[in-house]
Amino acid sequence: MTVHDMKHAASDSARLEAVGGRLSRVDGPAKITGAAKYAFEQQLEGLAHAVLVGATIAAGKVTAIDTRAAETAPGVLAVLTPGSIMELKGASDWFGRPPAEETYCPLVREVTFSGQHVAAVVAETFEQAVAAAALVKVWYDETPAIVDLSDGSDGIPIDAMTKEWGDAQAAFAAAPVRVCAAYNTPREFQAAMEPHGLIARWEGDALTIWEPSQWLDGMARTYAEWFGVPFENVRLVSPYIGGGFGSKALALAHSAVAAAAAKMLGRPVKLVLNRPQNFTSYGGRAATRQTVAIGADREGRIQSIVHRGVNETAVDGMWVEPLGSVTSIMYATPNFSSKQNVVRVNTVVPGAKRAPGENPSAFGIECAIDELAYELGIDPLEMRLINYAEQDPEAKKAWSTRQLREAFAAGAEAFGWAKRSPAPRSMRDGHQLIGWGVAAGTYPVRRAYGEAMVKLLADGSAEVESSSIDMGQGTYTILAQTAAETLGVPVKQVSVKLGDSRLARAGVTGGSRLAGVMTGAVYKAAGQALDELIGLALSDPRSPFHGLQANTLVVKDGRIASPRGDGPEISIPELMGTLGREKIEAKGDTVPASFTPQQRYNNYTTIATAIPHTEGDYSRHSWCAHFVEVRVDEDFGTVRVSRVVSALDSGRLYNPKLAESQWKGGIIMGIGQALLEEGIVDRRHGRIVNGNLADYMLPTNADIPDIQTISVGIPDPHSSALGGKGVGELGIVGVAPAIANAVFHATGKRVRDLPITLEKLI
Ligand code: MCN
Ligand code: MOS
Repeated sequence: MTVHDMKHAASDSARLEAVGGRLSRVDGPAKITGAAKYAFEQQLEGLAHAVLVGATIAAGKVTAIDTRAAETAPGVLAVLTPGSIMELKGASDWFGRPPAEETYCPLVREVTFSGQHVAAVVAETFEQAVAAAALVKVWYDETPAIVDLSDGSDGIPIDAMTKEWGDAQAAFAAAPVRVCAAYNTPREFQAAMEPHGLIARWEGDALTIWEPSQWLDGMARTYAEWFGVPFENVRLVSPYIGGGFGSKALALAHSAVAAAAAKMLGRPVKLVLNRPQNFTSYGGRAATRQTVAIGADREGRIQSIVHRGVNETAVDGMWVEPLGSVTSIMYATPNFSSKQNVVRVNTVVPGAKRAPGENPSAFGIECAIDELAYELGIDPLEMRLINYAEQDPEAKKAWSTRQLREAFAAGAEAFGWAKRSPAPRSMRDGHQLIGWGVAAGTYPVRRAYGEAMVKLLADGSAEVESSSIDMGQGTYTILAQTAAETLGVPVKQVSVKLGDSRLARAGVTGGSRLAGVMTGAVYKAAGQALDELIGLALSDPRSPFHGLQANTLVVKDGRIASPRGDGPEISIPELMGTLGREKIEAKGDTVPASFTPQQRYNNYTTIATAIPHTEGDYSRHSWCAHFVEVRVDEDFGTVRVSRVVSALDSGRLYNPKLAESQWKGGIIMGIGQALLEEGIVDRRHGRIVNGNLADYMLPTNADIPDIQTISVGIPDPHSSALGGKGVGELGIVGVAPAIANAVFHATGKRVRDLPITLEKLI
């Protein structure tokens, strides 16, 4: 290597390691080699094992439980029932609202869904607990269940979801061109590879929980409230997570059972849900129904959108899947009306699954606009441009950034959209009907206040600490890049510690907010640490920079010099040694200085302090356009997605390699949603019959074509400290309608119920 080559190599690696570089995941080697320890892999002395017994009916009462055989089975330590489990206190919800009930029992006498926990067995070994759980006899008084949306009435109106401007009904009635159709999505599940569960250990009144978690601080609050111990007494540990997709943000009934069992027995207890229990112990995406009516003039300009949505929720819990979220912002319309109801059915409370709300919302509006395009004989891409919203039609505010026009252009170009033949059934390859479809997607930029600790150590290495998490999306890596760039040290010198609630506090990892929140906090904390280092270097009489008369210094590749390069140049360890410092640490946060301690606590343990995406002068969202090719077998109706080109605007990317991986993950999930995923409920007893990974269909590699993603984002200073917008949830939004639209183009059949299975096409 020549000196020139070496300089080049150094600047290449600096580019790779800086924010915006395509650095590979820093946690990759630990995961590949098995060194990464997941929650259930902790080896604890005296660990006991708990197994749950689930209700076999969907509605009714438990009239009796016979635990005698289980109690005398080998190795059994305890059989817990509603009558014998310790009493817990009610806990506040994720908004921080106080509980409705003073006490809480995670095992039920009144059953409201199949699989609900009615008893639990704790034994010396997992096998003994499984065997004994099978001996618990439960008698029920079964009552009729509402198994799904088709059983329900119109449901309960959720007035807070109503959005209206102009006179949508009248404008629709008067419009020369009208389309109106109903779109349905089934119950879906997050289906993360790593199951839910936990290990709970009490030491006095201090509780440690090893549990995969998207929200350590929020879950710690719940445990603290259940057991009436101070928040500081609860420690959550979750350094690695095998996927969450929205399902791992809350402490749930099974969590309470394990923690209570550990307390009652005075031993650490491990409880891991088996696969079917992973379909009933926490909520997947609610089934939804929508009608979308669009009225337009003959040039295709939308005059009115009337939207009605319904989602299922639980008998004893509320989940609203906001179906009007994309409908109200994607297109310019002078008249708009969206309303939403929920219908109570006998299910566990539905929950968040990647882009809750936006995902099914886009399925409705992005199919409906396609229908309007065919009605008018206008190209579906052109149709979207005709109705391009130049500002947020609902908030009536400027977009912070909206590179959606650029996304349409870049995606169309790369896909070859111009070569599309407009008529349905007009493109084929032998027996295969070929269809090309397009749809747009969006996700709001959710912002929140964050905190991070950055330490510079005497050996020149740096540590970043946060109780936030990495469930695969890349937090470890982007925070290492942010710290390395800000401090001026190589990435390999930076270690990032996440997933421990003893570290600097963090709010929920949900709504694609963590990257923006945490890069901002680390940037701030690292900046403070650097300022302190430079301040000492200039002011300490022992420092070689003392008396240099410079007002600042630069740190690059772990070496400190004056900006003009005229003074000395030394390494961070040399300087720290000279200064006699062990470390320099800075806890930086973006929390308003006016926050009281209670507000700070709420900031990390509730979502009440999240900053609205339409705060101030701007409306902030990420955007995307998906172009999809499908091949439909004319005889069998089988649909294959053969090509996807997506152009996405997530603002500035902290790490394009990881962002592309996130987008592709979302697109793959969208292909599954469009063609495969569907929770099937047995109408007799309300049981999920395909509650396992063999029968609940998910895409495999063989289902996934080459996916091309194109970044069209530009830095958005209104969305985050470093200019990025959300990535993790954006990719899935709009994929299912793009596929449905492509299937229509291929076959001339409009399938409005997901998934698009072959019987709907023949
Ligand atoms: N990123 C980037 N540039 C940006 C924003 C993000 O390069 N401007 C990249 C970073 O690698 C960052 C990642 O994208 O780590 C995700 O960032 P962000 O969109 O802020 O999302 P969060 O970090 O808040 O992650 C949560 C989000 C959600 S809400 C779900 S659901 C989801 C998702 O991420 N679940 C996932 N992606 C997942 N990926 C994996 N592997 N597993 C899950 O369970
Ligand atoms: Mo994501 S569904 O907001 O965790």
